[in-house]
Amino acid sequence: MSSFEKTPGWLDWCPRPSTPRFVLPAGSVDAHCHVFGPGDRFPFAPERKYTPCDASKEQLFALRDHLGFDRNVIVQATCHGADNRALVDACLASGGRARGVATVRRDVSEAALGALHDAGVRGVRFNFVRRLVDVTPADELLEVAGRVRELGWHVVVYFEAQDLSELWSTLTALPTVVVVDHMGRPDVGQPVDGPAFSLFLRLMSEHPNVWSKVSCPERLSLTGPPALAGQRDAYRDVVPFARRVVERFPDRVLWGTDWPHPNLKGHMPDDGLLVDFIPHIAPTVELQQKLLVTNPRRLYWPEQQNGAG
Ligand code: 0GY
Repeated sequence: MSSFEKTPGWLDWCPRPSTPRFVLPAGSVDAHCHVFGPGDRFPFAPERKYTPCDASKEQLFALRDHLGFDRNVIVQATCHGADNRALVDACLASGGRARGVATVRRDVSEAALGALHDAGVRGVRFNFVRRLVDVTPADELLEVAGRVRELGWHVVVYFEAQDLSELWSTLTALPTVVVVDHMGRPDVGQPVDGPAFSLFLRLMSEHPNVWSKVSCPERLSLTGPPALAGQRDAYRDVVPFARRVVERFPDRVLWGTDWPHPNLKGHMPDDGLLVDFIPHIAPTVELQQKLLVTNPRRLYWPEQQNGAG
């Protein structure tokens, strides 16, 4: 336990996840997960909006092995601000089995970007969720995106559905691949064919550089049963949304656990049961292979594309 005091009501990650019934294809990538601290070694950032429990690289790698993943993409969480040391430490310790998505500010040096690249970072994350970060001006984001493009990196964006129209011009000006976290957080109480989700689908159909993570049903679900107590048919209300994205854009989707699940309020899912959500949204072997293996490897390990390992 670190000496940081967790945000009141914080839910810790599930200590003993079950073994999924769905057997992941060989080489699967958990393309959205985080490390938190440990706080005593990698202190949380002063500007953070929440203080989590610790979630170390060793614990992440144990989960990877337990669930049957081969690799991780570790995404910088806002509680670490632009201090990427915990992320870099985890990537370096992974033996090439983890890539990173970092947070950088406009004043980042070329040398610092180069060091991140050498550690395995392949993207930057722009977070637009107001409860998590203070606003960064669009011109700073575009400047950073232009610089990381030179390294072959992409941009991961996190926003909520109600902000999409306002962000449209910034998102569509980004000169890289753009990966949207959690389908842009749709309101799954609205129809899948309704105006809000149609706008998100339009973003993807009009902009072939836009990808989506079809992750986080546990954050989006309003009524579906949770992945708890043996519930293998969880988060049913999210299925039509995620399945629509997977079936329309099979070559531009990624999936991740979101372990250790920051800021969940109602319940903490059993990660084993969360994996059992995958075949509901990617119902064929071909779609599963693209979602879990081909797509994340193309984006994060492109040098291994031609059978080089
Ligand atoms: C997520 C979701 C959340 C938090 C963060 O960086 C973060 O702090 O991403 C959230 O609270 O919705 O994707 O992990």
